[in-house]
Amino acid sequence: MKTPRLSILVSIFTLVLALLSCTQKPDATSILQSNPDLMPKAEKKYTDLIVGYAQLGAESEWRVANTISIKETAEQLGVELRFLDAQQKQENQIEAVRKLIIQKVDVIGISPIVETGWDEVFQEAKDAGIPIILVDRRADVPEDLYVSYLGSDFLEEGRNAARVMAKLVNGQANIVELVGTIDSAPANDRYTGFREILRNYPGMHIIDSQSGDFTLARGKEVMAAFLQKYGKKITAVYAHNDDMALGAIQAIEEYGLKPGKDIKIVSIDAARGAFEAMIAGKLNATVECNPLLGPQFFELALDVVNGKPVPKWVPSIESIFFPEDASKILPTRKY
Ligand code: GYE
Repeated sequence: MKTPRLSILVSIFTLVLALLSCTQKPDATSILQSNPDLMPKAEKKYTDLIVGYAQLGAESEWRVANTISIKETAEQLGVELRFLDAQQKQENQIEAVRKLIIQKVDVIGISPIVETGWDEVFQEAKDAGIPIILVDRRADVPEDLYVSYLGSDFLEEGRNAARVMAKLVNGQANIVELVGTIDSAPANDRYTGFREILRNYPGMHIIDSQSGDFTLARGKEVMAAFLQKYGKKITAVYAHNDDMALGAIQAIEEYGLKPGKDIKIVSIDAARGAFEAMIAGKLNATVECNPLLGPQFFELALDVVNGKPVPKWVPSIESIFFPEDASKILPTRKY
């Protein structure tokens, strides 16, 4: 008799358990398993990222160093990088962004060649859910069309160039200006920042200002034309980048004057070529603009993809260099 009773008890127990499991509410894990969209996403790592980069071209020593920094950092971190070079044309750069949208990259980095004309393509990226990070150059677009700007304070660079120039020339000069790419953020701000400070120096005059498009060749051509027009009246050159200053140095020498002595020269970037020119006594100062933005860019990209809050502007830290320190510093320069 004992055995059947035990078996009845066991059956009742099993039945109760079965009933219980039917009425039990589903737990969180089973809900999430049946709805993968609700599963908390695992944080992405660098090796999970596909990053698009729309570079503007290769016009200067600065730009070459900038590109190397982006490519090398991607390789070191194991990020899959889709790098496109617009070869100095805005239409190519817009096309590049569109290609990266079609490829469904996780995030797009871009150094906009000029400030304006980006609203439409940035909106397309936004509609596709792909965040835009501006690297090196700003774009004149509503703030919701990009997540962050990583780069320099170009206005301050322009102000610093003027402060340095004022000291060099004791507040008295006839300056010619070699402007960067027309409508680019660095050209616009370096132009404005320089003039802001010059207002305090009535003896300093900008007698002419033309674009040399940030290249050595154009800088040389424009400087040669200035010399033809104004000759020895020119006592100073303000170049928006080192490459144009190096071009101006060649033009001044070909004209028969001594760059750095007869004509004082201040430029921006602090690339190796500028240090060599300072050591040779042909350039009087260079204001630093840091192109090595790779590490900060990918850090930002990862944070953005993981939905972390990022600052709207991540400024780079920069300095000013003079001939007296040039030989000591040159070996430490990475660009
Ligand atoms: O100064 C110049 C380059 O956008 C900061 O572009 C950059 C500028 C840099 O061509 O050399």
